Amino acid sequence: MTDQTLIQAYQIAKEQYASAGVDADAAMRRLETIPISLHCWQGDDVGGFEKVGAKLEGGGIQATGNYPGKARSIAELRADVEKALSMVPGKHRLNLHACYLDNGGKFIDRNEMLPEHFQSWIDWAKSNGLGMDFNPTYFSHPKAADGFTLTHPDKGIRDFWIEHGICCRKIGAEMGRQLGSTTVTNVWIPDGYKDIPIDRTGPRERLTDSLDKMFAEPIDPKIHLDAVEAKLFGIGAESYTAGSHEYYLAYAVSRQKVLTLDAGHFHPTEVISDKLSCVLMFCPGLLLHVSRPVRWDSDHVVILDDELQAIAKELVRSGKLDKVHIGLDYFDASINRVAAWVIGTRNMLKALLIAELEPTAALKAAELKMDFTERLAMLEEQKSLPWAAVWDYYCMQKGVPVGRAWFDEIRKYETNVLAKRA
Ligand code: RNT
Ligand code: ZN
Repeated sequence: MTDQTLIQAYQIAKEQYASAGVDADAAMRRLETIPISLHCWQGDDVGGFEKVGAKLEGGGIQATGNYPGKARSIAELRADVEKALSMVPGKHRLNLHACYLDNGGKFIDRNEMLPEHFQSWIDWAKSNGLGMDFNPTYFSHPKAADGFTLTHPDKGIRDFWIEHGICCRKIGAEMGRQLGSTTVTNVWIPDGYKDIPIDRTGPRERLTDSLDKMFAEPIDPKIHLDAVEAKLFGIGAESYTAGSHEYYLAYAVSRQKVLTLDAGHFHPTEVISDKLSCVLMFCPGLLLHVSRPVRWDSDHVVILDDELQAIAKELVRSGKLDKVHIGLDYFDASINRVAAWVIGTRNMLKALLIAELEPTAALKAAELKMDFTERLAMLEEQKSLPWAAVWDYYCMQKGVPVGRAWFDEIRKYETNVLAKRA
């Protein structure tokens, strides 16, 4: 399609939205202020670059598939992220795990990590105009091999992981300070029992003690925020997870921490879209791990499905986007990994655009006057308005491929770069 056609299509769409009471230009202006935090771990199947203990194990996070071309080094991963971001409109962020440190070839254990081991990432992020988010890595390590970290009955192991958490907060703060953009450091641990435990309280008491020790030192919230992420179960931890939803919701409210909601961490029919308004009311912030569970916490690539749209609408309707941090969390090793990033990130943005194009005030007014007929009628008509013409125009304006054109870029990258990685 020529630029001229795209502009014409947009002009028509704009008129249609105007007659529904929506300013499409304003919707795009709002969309451009919402960053998505791209998860580094899609690029190499959650491998990381520690070289020691690098095998993905513990906690039931599992990348499956054998698609060729996975990033084998920091340089390759950065090149892949740059490629992906060149096909995504807007300014975004990189979400890094601690096991992706740049250790210069010398093994640095988790409790010895320093900001200097991430300086090359910070420099790279700065030169690419990206903010950064961070995560301590509580898996793929000999001291996590039995599936317990911050709740471990052995105080020595707990202390090791507390130290790791403290290191990571300092690293996250340094990222936020140097990049001039708040870094959210998200704590997720795999700890749980395969079979029915006797003591459900003890691990949670130990977790509280560990977290309180980790978070003891205050950090300026302008540069750094702590987040905690719950989970329902993991492979090998089917019967009990210490850091469950109730646990972390209570912890985050009582300690005023950011709560992370991962779309895959609930019962199969339970959705997070209904939880956002509750969390935003009582927590200082909300971090999303947008994912797609298929029958279990499978971390499939995010598609433009009903739940993704429901999440985006909740975020926009809440009017609290300033307290929300949107991150992606999936890892599919069965398809082109760069394409996986592009598909998921573009879908997240499409969902947000659709939400920004909603006449929310009018819908709320109908609801408040109990006119549920009008609410339903308007919502259903809204679905057939031409949001895709607005999206294409937005991509064109931002200088990224329009429609399926990005896929040609992926094919070229696959032939010229990925296929050469033996
Ligand atoms: C695991 C959590 C966690 C991880 C990443 C890699 O179930 O979702 O967020 O996916 O830390
Ligand atoms: Zn997650």
